[in-house]
Amino acid sequence: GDAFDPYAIQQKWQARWAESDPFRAGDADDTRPRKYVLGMFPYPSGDLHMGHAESYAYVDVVARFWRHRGYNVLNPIGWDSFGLPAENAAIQRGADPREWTYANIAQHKKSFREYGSSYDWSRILHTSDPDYYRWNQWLFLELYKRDLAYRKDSPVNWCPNDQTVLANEQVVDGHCERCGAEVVKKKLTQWYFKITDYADRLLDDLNQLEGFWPSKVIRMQRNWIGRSVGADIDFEIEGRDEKVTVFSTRPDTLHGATFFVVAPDSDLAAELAAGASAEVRMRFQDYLDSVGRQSEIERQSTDRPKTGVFLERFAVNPINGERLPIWAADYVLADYGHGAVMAVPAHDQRDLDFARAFDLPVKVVVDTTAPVTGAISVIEVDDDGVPIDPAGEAPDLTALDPAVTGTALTGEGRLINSGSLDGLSKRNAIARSIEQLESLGTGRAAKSYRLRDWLISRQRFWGTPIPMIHTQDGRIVPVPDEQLPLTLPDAQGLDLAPKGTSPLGGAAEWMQTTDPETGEPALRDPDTMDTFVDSSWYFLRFLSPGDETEAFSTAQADRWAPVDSYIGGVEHAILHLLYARFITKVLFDMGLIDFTEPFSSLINQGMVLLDGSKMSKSKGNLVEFAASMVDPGADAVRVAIAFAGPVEDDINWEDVSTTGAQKFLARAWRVAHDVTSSPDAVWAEGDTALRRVTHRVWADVPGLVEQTKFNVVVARLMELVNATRKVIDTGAGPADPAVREAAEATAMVLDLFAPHMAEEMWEMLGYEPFVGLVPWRQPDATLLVDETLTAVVQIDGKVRSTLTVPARISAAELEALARSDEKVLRSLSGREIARAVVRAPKVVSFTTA
Ligand code: ANZ
Repeated sequence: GDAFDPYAIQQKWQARWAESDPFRAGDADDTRPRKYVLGMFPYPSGDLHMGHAESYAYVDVVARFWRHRGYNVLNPIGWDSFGLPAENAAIQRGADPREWTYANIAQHKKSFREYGSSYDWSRILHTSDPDYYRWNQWLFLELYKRDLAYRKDSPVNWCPNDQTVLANEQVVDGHCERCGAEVVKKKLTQWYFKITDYADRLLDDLNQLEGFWPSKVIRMQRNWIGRSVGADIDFEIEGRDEKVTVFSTRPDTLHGATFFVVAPDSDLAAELAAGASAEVRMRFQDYLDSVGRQSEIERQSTDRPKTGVFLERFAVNPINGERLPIWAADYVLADYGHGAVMAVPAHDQRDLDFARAFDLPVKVVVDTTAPVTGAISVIEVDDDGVPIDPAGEAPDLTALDPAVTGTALTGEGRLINSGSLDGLSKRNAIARSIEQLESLGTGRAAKSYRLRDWLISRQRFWGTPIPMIHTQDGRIVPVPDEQLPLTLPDAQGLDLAPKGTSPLGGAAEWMQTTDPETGEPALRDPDTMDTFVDSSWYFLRFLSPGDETEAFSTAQADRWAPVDSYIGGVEHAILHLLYARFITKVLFDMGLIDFTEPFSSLINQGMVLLDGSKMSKSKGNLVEFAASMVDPGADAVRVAIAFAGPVEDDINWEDVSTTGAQKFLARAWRVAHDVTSSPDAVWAEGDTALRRVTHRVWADVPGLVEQTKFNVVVARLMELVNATRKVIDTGAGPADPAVREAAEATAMVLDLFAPHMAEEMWEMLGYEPFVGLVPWRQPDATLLVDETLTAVVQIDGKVRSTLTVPARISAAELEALARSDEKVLRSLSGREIARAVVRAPKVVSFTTA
């Protein structure tokens, strides 16, 4: 017809897609190269909102792009459907969490269909389905077999509102990530996954993600793991048989230790206090009580006055035999290092603050005025150019005395007052002191991590039951394999309200089981797993969904994984990504997959804001996804989002113009509508100026999409539509072959953002559906004036060659060039490339086997 009707177009193409499911991934016979594109799957807690609209619009751009580039694309969708949000919402509404969850999922599916997302709908998964969480239970038992799942009695983060434990990752500034309540500590016996065994690998492997993950995320992961390098030093304690070990990053300052501090809430503090006078015992107990009343935030804040209790006990400095008074003070944490420190007030600010508060001695052992430039010693000269003998005069440090200034000397310098370490730079002194400690047998090189083991027990109903059995005689044994899945009981009749113990404990019948060895009555574990277990491996389940014999197929993982493009919010920068990386490494160690990082590249979209603040239900400023599409239509929403700015920037929803997008789409549609030439028109006979614009689009768009400059692509399409309009109205007219060529290019590229409209235009231009599956055209070089730049090729981290390439080169083209480059082949000298990471147009990085 002659009238532009986006609603009719939308419905028409949604029906066609539903009918023929054109975006299923190709099967094993498909010979095209593969791409696995994945958006972080949603929680079904309520309707989708504009943050989802944004993220899934970008996912679809990437998936559609690779299809147009000739790839066999896997782009699945599922739901992270267990967890607190669903359970809390269900409690508030008095509904069954199961019914509530699946009703939301149905609504989400409808919205995604209306959005025109090109998913492979045959691979849907919900983590709350027994055929999914059965494999969480398998995973748990595999970790258990490998000593990577264990139970421990320890103080945990406890949300008094949700009445459940939280992982460290779920505590944000001392508050519950979900409900905002202040988190307290509580002692409980819980299941943990031993992620700390993988700390070094989780840290070191971040290097290979450099350039492919946002640097901010890499930095956050590094900080979270928080590796410190230094020494463990053993101190004798007077009146105690066993030595006590402390971790220090500055073993070079051992001569400057003037006291010793233990965490008040450590077992050691309790033991030492127990051996002291009645008065000290009482003071210690009071102190411990006051520490227990403090929140984690208070305790960690640095500007708080230092507090502590002298325990009337002494440690002995292993290097010089000096007696160090032992204090209990809350600036030392029980669960970092060994929960005890040697205090060096001259060179550590926290120790200095404490020493000044309690009048303890300060001894300088590093002269920070002494010049240090690596191994070369610098000769200082006076005003007359006469060299000053560095060994000649004792340094005058009075102006810098930390006891007076209150500022610890933490910088570079040379050791003083430290026996044989005197004169060494800080770095050399650290190395030398470790050697000394090792030869004395009283210390060794050591690392310490901020990362803690992953606490996975939750006292909630809506999660994966932990597949363990507690026997009458106190053993804890796995649920036998043939009894899996261990499914949740009916929620009916259970009290789901938070009360500190799992609601499953109230399911009397469900709790009863038998000891697999003796046949005696036994009890189930009433806790459920943290939902981050569910999402730690779901990307593998998409590869063989519904498989009843295994969690995922190794053969399919070899074909598809790791994920090539992972897209989602920066709110998952630590927790989800770290856990998925950890489980990936475990599965690698089990020999089930041949890669160690799950997500080869990561795109974090910015947030969608309203009134400049994050949209959220609690703020009441949520624009719902389904509602947003009603008026302008899905295509306009998607175009408007993509055009709003760079992917990683926040979008203020008030500044997003769906009306503008709709007008642009109408103009594009009108161009296709006006074309009068037939599909076999000879393009070369068309208007050259318009052809140049079209071919520049072909030339530039691939690079722009790979660099996630989606807004620029939309701008280029707008230019192209305007240029075409001009030729139709005031140039060669609608019959010019260049007009058809431009209209076809518009439809093909517009498919990334406005797939309904693109399909409609494609049909109007005389072609069969689906434009979503049509390979893009190659630009005609004679119509391009090309710019070039220099790309580098690295092999195992070293630059081995440089290439002069067109600025618009695609990753695939660049990789092919690099692989056939003579210098590269020479330095490989027959070694095989195990892994290639490409950042077009600038870097190719090969890793050899
Ligand atoms: C002596 C010393 C001298 C230290 C000096 C620092 C500077 P990061 O970098 O965070 O790993 N420490 C060790 N265990 C602690 C605990 N449980 N609670 C609080 N502080 C603890 O910090 C390592 C340093 O923090 C260690 O090195 C120790 O103080 C302290 F000039 O030892 B240091």
